[in-house]
Amino acid sequence: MSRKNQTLGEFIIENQSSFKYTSGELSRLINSIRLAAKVVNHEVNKAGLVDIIGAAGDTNIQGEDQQKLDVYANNKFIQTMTKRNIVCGIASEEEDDFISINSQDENHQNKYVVLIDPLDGSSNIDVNVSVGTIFSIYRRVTPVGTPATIDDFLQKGNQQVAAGYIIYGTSTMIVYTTGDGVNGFTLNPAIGTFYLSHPDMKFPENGKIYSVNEGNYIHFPQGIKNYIKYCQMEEGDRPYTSRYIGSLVSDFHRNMIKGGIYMYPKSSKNSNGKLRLLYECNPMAYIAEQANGKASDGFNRIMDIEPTELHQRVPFICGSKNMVEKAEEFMRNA
Ligand code: AHM
Ligand code: MG
Repeated sequence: MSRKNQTLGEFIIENQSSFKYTSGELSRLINSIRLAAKVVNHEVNKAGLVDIIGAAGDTNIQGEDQQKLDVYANNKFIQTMTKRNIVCGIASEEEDDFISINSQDENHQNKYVVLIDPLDGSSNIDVNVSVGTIFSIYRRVTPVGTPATIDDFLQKGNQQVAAGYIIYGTSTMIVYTTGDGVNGFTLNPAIGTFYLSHPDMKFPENGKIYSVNEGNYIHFPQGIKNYIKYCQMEEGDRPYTSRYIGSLVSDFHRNMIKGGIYMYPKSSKNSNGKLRLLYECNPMAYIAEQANGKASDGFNRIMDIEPTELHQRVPFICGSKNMVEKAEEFMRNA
């Protein structure tokens, strides 16, 4: 039973029993993500003080090297999950290869792997625009007690047991699903506690916002070009409004609340688009579907794509169901 003002900690405990594998391991894992989120949030909020406390590459007053925020976030999430010994493997957009945890320890019984984009949209940091963390959780497919392998990470999105994002915006939020709807928690920075502020989030079926980097228009496939023209046409509830932050988590979050579509199509420059299937598209697709939205590569459901490599890219169209289906129709007919 969720209720507004419940803390994230309370929510995790109360909902633990509704999760089909109730060992408490997943709850502990989400708790550790919550903890790392607070630490990263604290650092992200100091980004504007760079002239005062030093830029990346400088040494700070304690003699510590200042890290780039995406490197910092990457280290924090990995450290938090590794030290608590609650996952058997982590893959990060910032790392070339996956990390197998405790592979020397034959007694380790951890069942989950995490895939993470520690600080997505990090080019927005310098201009004080919202960024986010995206995470995706799977049960391992290899036997418990053995080192995690690539097979544990290359699973279809439809095998996810949880996914979520943290948005470091005008307020900081964690939004996540364990397959039973989507809930959003807002951080009260004064006391460092996340409260349930957005229970049972849903995409409106229709929306009036389209989000795409139109600077790339000339390189887009004909179906996307036609859909963009459709969005701009004076007819019915159109033209739609164009909103593109260039920070996936923020564009997605706004579209989920207001109704809209986000597109990062393939182009003549990037044959698979830009976004990563495992760190960005699958988790956002899972959240979208759990919130009555839809996610597609233009033709197929994102979560049904068979991954072949960790850093695989894929075209991504995601948001309000009817809008995504309309875009797919334009793709089919182009
Ligand atoms: P990143 O993982 O390097 O930060 O790239 C992902 C980001 C998304 O958040 C955003 O939607 C997109 O890249 C913006 O790309 P572009 O500047 O090409 O429009
Ligand atoms: Mg990213």
